[in-house]
Amino acid sequence: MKIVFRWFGENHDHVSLRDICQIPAVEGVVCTLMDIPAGEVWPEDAIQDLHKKVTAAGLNMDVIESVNIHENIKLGAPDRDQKIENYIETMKRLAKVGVKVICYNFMPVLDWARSNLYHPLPDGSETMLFDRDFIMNTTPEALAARYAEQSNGIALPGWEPERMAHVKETIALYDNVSQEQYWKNTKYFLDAIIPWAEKLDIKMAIHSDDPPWPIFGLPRLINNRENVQRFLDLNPSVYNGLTFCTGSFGADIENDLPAMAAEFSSRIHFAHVRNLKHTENGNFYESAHPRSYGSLDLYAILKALHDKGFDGYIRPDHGRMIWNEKGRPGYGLYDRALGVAYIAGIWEALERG
Ligand code: DNO
Repeated sequence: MKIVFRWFGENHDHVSLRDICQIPAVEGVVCTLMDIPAGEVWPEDAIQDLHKKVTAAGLNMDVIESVNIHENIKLGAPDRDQKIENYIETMKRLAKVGVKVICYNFMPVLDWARSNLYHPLPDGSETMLFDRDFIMNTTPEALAARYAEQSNGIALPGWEPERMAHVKETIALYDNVSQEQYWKNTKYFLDAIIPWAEKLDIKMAIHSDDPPWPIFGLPRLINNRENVQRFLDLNPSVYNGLTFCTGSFGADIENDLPAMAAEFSSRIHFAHVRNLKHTENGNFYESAHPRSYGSLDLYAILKALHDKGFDGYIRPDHGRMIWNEKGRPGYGLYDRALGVAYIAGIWEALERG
């Protein structure tokens, strides 16, 4: 198992590579090019430049999160082959600098959703909250406006203002895409890219849907055991794999995470590990890692991976804002560093028996 840490890049992150390389047990950063819109080929020089900076800091850049999928691929639009070609070209360029895993998602239109980005907890920390009634009764535009207001001008991946400007029209395009058609569009994409992933030795790791149930009437794919199995069967190559995100699968209390981690371990190439606390009405907030603070048993999940010989990548996922830190919701330095210490400590104990 290798621990990595998400980094949004010099102009997009208040956390520096120097901060990250001081966290014990972290071997690499999980990067992206924030400025490149979905569907465009990533410029070679920008990739090389990023790789140079990361390796100069003594870290690896084995994992990329995300190369985003253009909406027309998800919709199965007439120009999807062109967009897929661009995607493959980006994969080729990433392979040149030794990238081993690409995390991506296939959620229609939106990435993750929360109702509050900085919800205060009684200990004075701030965290992200999911208020089910609120999300189920709001509109994407209202939610985007709420994020813009709460996030102090920080562009949130998946909720970029350019994307939100057309969100209503984009969602309407899905009126004609049934859940079954969505599975077909997914398979079409996989069958085009997975042979390239094999050639380039890049493991593709789809992120689970967050939240793991439909919102705004949009299709859902990666939300429970049965659908994960269906997804993996669409293309049986080991290069067609998962990002096992405990926070998104764990939002549904029906999901048995240690069992899923064990069952799918050979196809899990990357894991996002964090805890959350279920409260009333299907609501939850993102909690501190240890068992007594959240509803998920991270020890049991890590043990399930460990016992199957997991040798992929793990990153701490969202953390709370603590010690007066101000930054990207979920992506402060301190609580995520505590997450690394927690994960690394559990793993060391598992290794030593
Ligand atoms: C949220 C993240 C997601 C993830 C994408 C992968 O914090 O885990 O935004 O990066 O879904 O494409």
